[in-house]
Amino acid sequence: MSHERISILGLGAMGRALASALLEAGREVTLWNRTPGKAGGLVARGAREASSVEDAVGAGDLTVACLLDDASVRETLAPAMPKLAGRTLVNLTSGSVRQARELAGWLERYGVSLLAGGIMAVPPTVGTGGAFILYSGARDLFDRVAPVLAPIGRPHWVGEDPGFAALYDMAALSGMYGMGAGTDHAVALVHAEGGDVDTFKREVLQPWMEQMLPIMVAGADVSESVPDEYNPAMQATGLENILSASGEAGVPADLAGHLRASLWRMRRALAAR
Ligand code: FVH
Repeated sequence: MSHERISILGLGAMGRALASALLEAGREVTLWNRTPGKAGGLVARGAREASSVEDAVGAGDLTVACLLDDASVRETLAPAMPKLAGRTLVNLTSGSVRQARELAGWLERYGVSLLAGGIMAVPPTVGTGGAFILYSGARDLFDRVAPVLAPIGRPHWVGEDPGFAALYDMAALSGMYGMGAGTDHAVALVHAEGGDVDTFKREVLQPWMEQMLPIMVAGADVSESVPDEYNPAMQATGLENILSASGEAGVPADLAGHLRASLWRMRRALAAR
């Protein structure tokens, strides 16, 4: 099976971006969305809007689901399961590891192959050089699907376990939100004390984050030890200073949760010595 005809279920911001990148690459695309009327511009570019989920599933060699959550995937697919039997579903809907494993089991009972996915892109970066998509499931299935979906982002297989795409997706998002919490807090602190936020972002925060990112990723660890050059007593004191500065500036304490998490880790490292 060529998998060249792709049906997309879900035309939210991400579903539309996926459809756009696939149309751009010359794929035959069929679209379905719970609320009609979101396919307009894509239909004008050659996509077909299906009249029902069954219609969409029947039109594609490959069905891609990009919906809100696991429950919406189940609800959407349920009436179309007989049509989906013997075909492939690529699920690019975010969810938990357990949900992905259970979805694979549910689909298997109907003879549907699942390639689970996690999108490492935001709608404007879909199809650009930095975008990549995590996939997990059978390796031979990935090998067949990867070239077909490559236009949305570099395909990256992370293992046979259908839960692994969700696992790495969730973990990577946690890293991103941690970074976001830190940058939001940094800006709040500068703003609260009368600093120029734009200048701070451009001249200090950006180069500092760029310098530290590879070190932070390389040093991320599950153990409670901290390398000698990053003395945990020194770091605990530094974190207490930032928390004090934040309190003095009147920055809401909830914005500093990431600092308390790091302080907890340094205190654990000290206690373990
Ligand atoms: N947008 C992003 O930046 C992130 C990047 C990483 C991956 N995520 C995940 O992608 C999934 C879809 O996200 P989205 O951005 O397209 O989300 P929305 O624009 O809110 O669209 C949601 C679509 O889901 C449909 N939907 C919701 N509930 C149901 C339901 N019960 N049955 C059928 N469809 C449902 C909704 O349809 P409608 O409201 O237009 O009728 C939209 O098509 C998501 O897992 C992200 O975590 C995006």
